[in-house]
Amino acid sequence: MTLYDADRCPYCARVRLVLAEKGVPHETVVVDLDDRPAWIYEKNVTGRVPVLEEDAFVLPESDVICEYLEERYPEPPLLPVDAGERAAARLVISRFDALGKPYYALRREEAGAAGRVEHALEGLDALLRAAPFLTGRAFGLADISYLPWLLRMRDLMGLSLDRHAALVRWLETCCERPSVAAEVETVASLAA
Ligand SMILES: N[C@@H](CCC(=O)N[C@@H](CS)C(=O)NCC(=O)O)C(=O)O
Repeated sequence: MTLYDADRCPYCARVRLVLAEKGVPHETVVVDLDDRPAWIYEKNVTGRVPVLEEDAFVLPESDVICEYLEERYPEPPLLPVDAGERAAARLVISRFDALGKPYYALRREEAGAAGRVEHALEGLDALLRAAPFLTGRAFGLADISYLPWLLRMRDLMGLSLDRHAALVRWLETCCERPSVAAEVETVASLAA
């Protein structure tokens, strides 16, 4: 199994986290996002990473890859057993743009973006006041869907999350996991 990857890409980080959580052996091919090779378009029409490849099977799109890995390597599970709880976790994942859009607007320094990011963070904080993880009772795919952006906000963009106590607690708990600790190091290397 090969992951076409880029350290700075938070979508790739989702896949790195799932592969690490499940201990899936794989190779990594680093793609230079500033000078993308033409062959990446043969693997993904959008030319984007991440892409997962296994022999003739080629899969782009981080959310699809993560679900694929969950089905292909069910242990340890990253979605709840209960169908309702699984659906609730998928709903959180499907609403990622509520954070993603303002995050990229803030990166582009668009007017009003900081307030929209705050609003999205408040929404996540509310979820984390009701349950310990975005996936529900245990860490899983919904947490992984958001973590790469939260780490980059905290460690690269210098954004204070302190107004959101449940979110800060969740982030600290997640950072105790070896998979997330490794991503924290990757993010730190981007700042260097
Ligand atoms: N929807 C895609 C988004 C992937 C994406 O935007 N990747 C970025 C890097 S973070 C990329 O490859 N950008 C290259 C470009 O579009 O120029 C996913 O979830 O995998």
